Amino acid sequence: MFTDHNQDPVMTQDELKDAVAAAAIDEIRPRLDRDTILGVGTGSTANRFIDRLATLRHDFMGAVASSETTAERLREHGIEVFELNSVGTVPFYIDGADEIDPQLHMIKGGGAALTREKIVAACAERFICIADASKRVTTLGGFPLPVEVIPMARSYVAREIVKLGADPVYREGVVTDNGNQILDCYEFMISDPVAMEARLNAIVGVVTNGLFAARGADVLLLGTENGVERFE
Ligand code: ABF
Repeated sequence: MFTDHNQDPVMTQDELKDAVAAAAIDEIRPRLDRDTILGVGTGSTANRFIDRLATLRHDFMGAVASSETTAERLREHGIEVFELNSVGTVPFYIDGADEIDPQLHMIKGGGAALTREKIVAACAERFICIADASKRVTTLGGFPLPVEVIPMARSYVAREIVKLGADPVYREGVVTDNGNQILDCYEFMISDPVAMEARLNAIVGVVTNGLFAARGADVLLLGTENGVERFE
């Protein structure tokens, strides 16, 4: 926290992330029991949630992770990590976002974990998005939309995405947990996220795109200067 010209203290982005991580714990705590397995996301906001979750590790069974990085962090905290195939559904999936709109549609995948994130989200009864205020937008697309592609299809998919009006850029040096590559799509103002998600999925060679619209968030906990605001 820092003070701006003797005005009220201004919360840093990290403090806002901490605040929403704490709010997510409050949101799920009443539903935890010894049989509960949670879905846990990836990124710096999700990491703060994981660190807080550690203090409750004896109150629930374990977690399904949306990335190898998250699985490792969970295990370091003594939280058991389960394979999704052995779990079925999870009551909650808690994760951050790169952008989120008023309908709770999101762009995700800045950390390249979008495919596993989308799979775990699909198996969740409730998706709780935790984000600082900078992530809230009116229209998705200011953040370059990540698209995970089968490596041999990368150039083909990029040409098809150009036809949709975006500017895809190969994220060099990044290999996803699934052995694939990422195209980041710039200049993509997305007026109909549900339709665009389906359209991108229909391109041969696309594994997943970072639009989480068909299955958006159920709850947004947004860290703002006025405290954590809850949207549903
Ligand atoms: C994950 O983490 C991703 O889908 C998204 O790209 C990112 C958000 O990162 P952070 O919480 O670090 O801002 O949720």
